[in-house]
Amino acid sequence: MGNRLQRAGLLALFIAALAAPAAAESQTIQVPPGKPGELAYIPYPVTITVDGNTSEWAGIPAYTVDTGPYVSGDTTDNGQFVWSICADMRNIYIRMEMPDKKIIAGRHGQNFWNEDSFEFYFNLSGDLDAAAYGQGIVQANINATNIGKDDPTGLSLTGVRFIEEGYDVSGYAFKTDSGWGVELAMKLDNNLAPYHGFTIGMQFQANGATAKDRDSKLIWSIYDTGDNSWKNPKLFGTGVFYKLGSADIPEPSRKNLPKIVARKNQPLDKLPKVRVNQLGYLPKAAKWAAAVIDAAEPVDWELVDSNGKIAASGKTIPLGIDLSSNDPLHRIDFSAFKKEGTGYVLKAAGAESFPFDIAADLYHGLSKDAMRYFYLNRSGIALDESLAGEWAHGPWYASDAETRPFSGKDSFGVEWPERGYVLNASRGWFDAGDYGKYVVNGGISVWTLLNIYERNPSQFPDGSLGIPEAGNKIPDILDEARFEMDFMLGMQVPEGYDQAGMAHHKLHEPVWSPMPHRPAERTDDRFAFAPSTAATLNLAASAAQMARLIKPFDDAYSARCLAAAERAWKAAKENPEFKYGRIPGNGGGNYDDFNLEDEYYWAAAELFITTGSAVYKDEIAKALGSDKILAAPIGPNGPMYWGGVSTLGHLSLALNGDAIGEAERATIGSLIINGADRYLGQIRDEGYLVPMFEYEWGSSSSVLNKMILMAYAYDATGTKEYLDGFAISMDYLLGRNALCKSFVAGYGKNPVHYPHHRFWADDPDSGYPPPPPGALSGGPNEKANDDATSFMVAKVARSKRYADDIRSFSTNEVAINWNAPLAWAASYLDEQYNPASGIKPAGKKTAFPAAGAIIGIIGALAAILLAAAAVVIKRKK
Ligand code: 9MR
Repeated sequence: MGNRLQRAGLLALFIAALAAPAAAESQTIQVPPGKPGELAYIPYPVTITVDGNTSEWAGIPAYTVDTGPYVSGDTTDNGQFVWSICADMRNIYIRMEMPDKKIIAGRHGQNFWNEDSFEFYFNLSGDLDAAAYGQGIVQANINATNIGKDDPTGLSLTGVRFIEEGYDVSGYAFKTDSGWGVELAMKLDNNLAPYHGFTIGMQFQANGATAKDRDSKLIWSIYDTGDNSWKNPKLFGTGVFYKLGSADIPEPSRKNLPKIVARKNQPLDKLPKVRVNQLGYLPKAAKWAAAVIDAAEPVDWELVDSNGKIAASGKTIPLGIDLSSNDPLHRIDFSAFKKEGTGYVLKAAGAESFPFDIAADLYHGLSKDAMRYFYLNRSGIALDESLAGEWAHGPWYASDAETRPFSGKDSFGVEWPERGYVLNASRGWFDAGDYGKYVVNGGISVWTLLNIYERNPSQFPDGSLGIPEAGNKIPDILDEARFEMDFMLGMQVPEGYDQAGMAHHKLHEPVWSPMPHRPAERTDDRFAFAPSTAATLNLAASAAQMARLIKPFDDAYSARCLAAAERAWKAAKENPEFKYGRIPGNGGGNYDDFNLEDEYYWAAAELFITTGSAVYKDEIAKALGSDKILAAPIGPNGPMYWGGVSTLGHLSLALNGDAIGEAERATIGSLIINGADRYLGQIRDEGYLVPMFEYEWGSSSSVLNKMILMAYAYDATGTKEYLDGFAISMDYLLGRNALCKSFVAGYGKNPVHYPHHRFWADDPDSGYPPPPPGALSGGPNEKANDDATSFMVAKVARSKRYADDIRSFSTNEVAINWNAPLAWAASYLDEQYNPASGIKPAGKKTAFPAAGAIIGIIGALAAILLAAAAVVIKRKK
């Protein structure tokens, strides 16, 4: 069907339409013309209030239909009708009106549909050739008895065939000067989101009763000449979603329809009220659950084993209403129970938890899967089926090996000069749900993996991960980090050119690619955007860190990294003012950072540890006198994130404490302990026992980065509360939370399943696999701002502003800088609690003095937690 469209001709028509004055004042709507009776474009997103007043429809094309199997012959009396269509991200909106001298409403003959009525039909099934009704193919008849009804959800629909659940129709029927009309919204199934080019089947029909019941039938689609759409969806016309403002006109496609699948996640009210870590608990770790129980007094809890026997019991700790979730909460401490087993269930007040295990090796698999995330996001190389399984694919964006720096005008109108070189920016990991690669975010991600190794070199040794380099005698974790390092090195401006030694900020396509989407292996439509000081310092820091760690295995690579790091440092010192990010304004994220004091400090710290040079030592001493650097470990985004990296410097220096002076060691030591104490306090005060009051973009990673700080505090002091705090925080990520959700794909009974990822769209028939186990969702974002979640900001408690929905880039994306601390945390728990892991105790201990450093620990964590009820009430305003 697509071929019968002459693309060039259509484009000409469209340009003519663009030149015409806008019909609407309120909304500027330019929609391609389509083809009468065959094809119509569905503009989106359009704001429509369904209220029976159709004034907002001005400007949206209206199509007149005056043909059909039975016509009345009088255009002013059931002889024609007009219809219009548009959509937002959740609904399709329909308007239909018909001149009618005598509206006939009431039961006629055998059936309601014999009176005046409108009908609409949609085929959203993915199979536009379907010749019979099935899932996702719907029809409705709205009859004139609805005129004047004041409840839009109480429409009386006749002849409905809504096989799919969830296709709610609401709206109004109303009288007009010449007849009557309807304004309707049909809610889309949760699996469906409009995208530019999304193609569906559709049909519109108006029935007029004049002399006899239903003696006129006007039908839009020219394929239905005999009034058979009600039994044969193949007779529908075609609708193609058109994203307003797009310059291209999408061809209708019969291939790219998403399949309607039964969703794998369940609504919150159907999930257990007793919330546990769905992966399970470690025998020797602290064990806390949370339960949604509306009772002021403690209630009994029971831990039941897989034989149905009560294994432990006690009283809950009531908290009142948790401020972040609005849930009435109780806490359950069953830390004293340490017996390994499977299928335990916690019960309280008639509610129960998902079954869970108690076992020492729970985190062994997760630590490997969290690392596998990186292999599965490698760019530019083919992912082999033997290693990647269903996530295998060709060498996507192998053409990054010859990346042109962007030149010409960006979307802000800024002109960028030709730079005269190409970059080998191949390799590197795709950043997140997009296919961009960003030096700034590469920095913290590489640091985090390298830090696992630097803290404990027995983590992820050679041969431990399923990567192509396994067996090359280099620890696998270094191989994986090196894959990103190669990309970062490739982003450095070569000698002899303007800004030599600086690093280009990022590399991506100039417009956002569709979702879902499998990229090409080669493209000439991807650019490196301008060099920035932030990217340059990220390169300096990570390359210096890599240089010292890889040295025993690959001297030449180490030297190459160090040279690049020193060049970058020098270039960043000479070019402190290039604070870019928002270029070209489309196609990728920004990672724009305008405060670089912390990046200078971090780079100086890594360079100093690697080289011992006095220049860097002076920088460190200076930085440790700055309030901003000192405040870093207690920031709202967690102690570190891509735009705040002081703590990366602190932690690297803590691991290499012998290199710095006593005073610096003490400063860094107390920063770490202070931060960790603060996070223990947050666990105490936040109902669901998580070190977090502010739920920022990527909140899961804030929790993990806070855990890393607690681990350093534990390493330094041996104070068990820090280790307890670490394990308790992990429980939040794996299900003990306001959403009863495990934010780690494949782990737990209700794990994230629809992350915002262009490849992991879970439509295997179309070549899109489900998310791989071990991929971490960003998690609740109190400033949720995408089509699936923005409504929540006004309506939903902040720790619940999240949707396991592929559209939700602001709450449900995955990212390298989030999975890296997941690998850190899972491997740390494996090291601490799993004697069979093969991981040796960490060789390097934090070098700052433990004595006197424990500021603010006021007793065992259990006691702190018991005092929580009072604190939670205090926080309530
Ligand atoms: O992680 C980033 C978060 O801190 C920012 O608030 C957000 C908006 O700028 O961007 C996040 O990073 C995204 C990046 O810009 C593009 N790739 C996906 C990243 C994760 O959402």
